[in-house]
Amino acid sequence: MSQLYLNEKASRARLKEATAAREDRRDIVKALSWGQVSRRELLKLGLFTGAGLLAPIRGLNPFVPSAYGSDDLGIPSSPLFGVQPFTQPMLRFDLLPRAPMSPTTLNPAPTKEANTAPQLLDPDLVGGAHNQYGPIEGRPPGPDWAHQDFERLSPRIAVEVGQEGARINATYDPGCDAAHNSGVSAGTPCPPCFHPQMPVQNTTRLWTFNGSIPPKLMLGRYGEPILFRHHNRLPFKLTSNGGFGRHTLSTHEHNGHHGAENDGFTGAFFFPGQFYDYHYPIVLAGYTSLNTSAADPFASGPDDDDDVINVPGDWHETMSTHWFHDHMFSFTSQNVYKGNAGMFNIYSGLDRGAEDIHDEYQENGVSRTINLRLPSGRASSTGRAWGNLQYDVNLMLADKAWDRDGQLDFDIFDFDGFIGDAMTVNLCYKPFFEVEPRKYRFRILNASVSRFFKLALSDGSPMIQIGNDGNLLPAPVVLTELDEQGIAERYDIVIDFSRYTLGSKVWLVNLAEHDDGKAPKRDLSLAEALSGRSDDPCVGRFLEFRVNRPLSAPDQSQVPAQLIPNPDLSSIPVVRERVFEFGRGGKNTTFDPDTSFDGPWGVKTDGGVMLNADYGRISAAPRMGTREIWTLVNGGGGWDHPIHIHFEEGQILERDGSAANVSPAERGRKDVYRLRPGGTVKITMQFRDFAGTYMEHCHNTVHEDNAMLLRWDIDPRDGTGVLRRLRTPIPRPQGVDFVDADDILPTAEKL
Ligand SMILES: [Cu+2]
Repeated sequence: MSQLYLNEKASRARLKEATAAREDRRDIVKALSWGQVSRRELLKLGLFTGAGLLAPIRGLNPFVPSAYGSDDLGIPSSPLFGVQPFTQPMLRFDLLPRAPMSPTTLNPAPTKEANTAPQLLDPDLVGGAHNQYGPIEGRPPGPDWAHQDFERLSPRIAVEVGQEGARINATYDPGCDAAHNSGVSAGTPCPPCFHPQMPVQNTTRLWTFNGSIPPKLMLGRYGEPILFRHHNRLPFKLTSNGGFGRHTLSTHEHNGHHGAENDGFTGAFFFPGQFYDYHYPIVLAGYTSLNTSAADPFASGPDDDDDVINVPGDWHETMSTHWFHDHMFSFTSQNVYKGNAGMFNIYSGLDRGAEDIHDEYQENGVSRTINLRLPSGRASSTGRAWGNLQYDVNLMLADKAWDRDGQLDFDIFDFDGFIGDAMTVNLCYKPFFEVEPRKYRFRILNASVSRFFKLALSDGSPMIQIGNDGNLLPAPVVLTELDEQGIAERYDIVIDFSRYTLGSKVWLVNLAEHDDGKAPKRDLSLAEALSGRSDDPCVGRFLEFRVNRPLSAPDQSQVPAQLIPNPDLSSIPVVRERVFEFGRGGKNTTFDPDTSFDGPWGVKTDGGVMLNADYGRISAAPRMGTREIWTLVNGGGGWDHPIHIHFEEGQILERDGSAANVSPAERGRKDVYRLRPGGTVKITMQFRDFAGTYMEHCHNTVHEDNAMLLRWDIDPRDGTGVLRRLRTPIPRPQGVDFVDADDILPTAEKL
């Protein structure tokens, strides 16, 4: 077979040709990212075909076999600088500091409506103009973008971060001792590189939270709202981007049950020099209508003393594993790839992060226990009643590529997607992780641009899947191979290393082979993946577990037979069904230069036209407090699309027309739905508690950016029952304007 990335055996002439073609493609990515050309112009120039493929000229299209007759396709592989796999420790995530909120914690103090105090703008931000002023906060101003329920859910913790170019991390806090971080202690300086023997990344190539690696982890708990102040400290100059990435940001806390003003709407982006206050109330869905007196201790967050604090809402909606990432309109793929991704562990009475807290209590003569006691760590040894991380490990998987200087590089082949040839975990190239012979929980995030993973252990032994996306499953599922894991999906698994003898090794293996960004080409058997014969360098072993740390204390964790049952929806009427089809041949019908985008991809709503993204178009408007059924259809052609619906968790009712096709590992609540080639997924979700402007889109972020995204609004709860059309924000450095919707589809009209 042919491969996308050339290997060392390619001829010098072929490599030279491929290198030149890559330089040409780099110029195209750069011109696009600088706003110098549009896709339509590239089409006119003949660089792209109507189908969205790079033209087969001068070796530009890497999928066209070369004149040199080789079977290989054409991208020079990422240089590894002689680095062997499994020669560096996997750095665990870096904890974001949490500051108790007082009137002086944040300066200026957060406000319900956006803070529009003016500041002098850097001329580089406004085409060289001087004496221009704009608001210090980039959040759209006024009541429609005010924090909902801000007084009742006033922030108690402040997390302050800045998006910055790469620099050394001098304040690394893995949240655990060195013994649980492969010997790396807190405070160890971490240079921004994928391996200590690989080049340090330039400030223009890697843009991360606080400008450093490893990626950042936020800890939160139910009942303790967080104010996440995000400063944009990226270069003022649009062109100071190392050739890819956009310096404007919109941060999505995926999949927070938050007001839309905090959801990272793709059109509510903010500029360098500004901040945006995101209010993460961390409430259980249904908190305005169910268990409003907070009487049920299962609906709770951990307190600091081995007990719980009750919260309102439905405990069946408790969430655990989130991540947050950029959602900049038509630049999400580049910005997330460039480092704009972190994780967020949410702790609850049920999922406490303290495996040794036994909290049985009697209720009407029946014994109940709240804490599920999943692997995490011992409150008795750390003094922490929640959020222990010794045996609860975040893994961020992402395939990357770098140029011949070892600098992170984004390539463009076509609009199917981008795949890299270097496998990273927590931004470390193929690392090792030292473990004790006991149970560990791993929160695995697929943070790739277009690549799917399928994971197994190298010895074929079982793993226990306990969570899917943000949610613990109703019951654990024992698997020797996980399901394919689409972009943005999270799989929480437990691996029991007690079956291994001290000194042994076992590897996490990827079985999903890609040769383009469409979908996995095929899933290999474990033996095939381990054989090293795949042409895909991201297949096979990528993380080495070294069972070399003696057990420090008895493992008190468990995986109970029941985790979190799904909410019972049987008495909630379905008020409406909708069908969304995701496919090729998307059309732009609005041509709004700010809010619409051309691309081969689109979404059809209820059998209408396949439409390109326009965040000024409202495609659906569910009514507050209702339940609907949505069918997501793959328009065909061999692509898979992992579809993400913001805001509320859904349950999959059917796959390809049958409930029996829904595997046990996806029978919990979810927020990303892999359609599979030619497939359909029927889900149900509710629309509660918060109003505003939300989205759904493909999370193959190349599809999303090229224009497989739509906006839906929740009919605001103004008490009148009359649908009020929300206006579209148009951010400028000088301030945000609002305009009326470009287009309101008939499917967004009220029933
Ligand atoms: Cu897609």
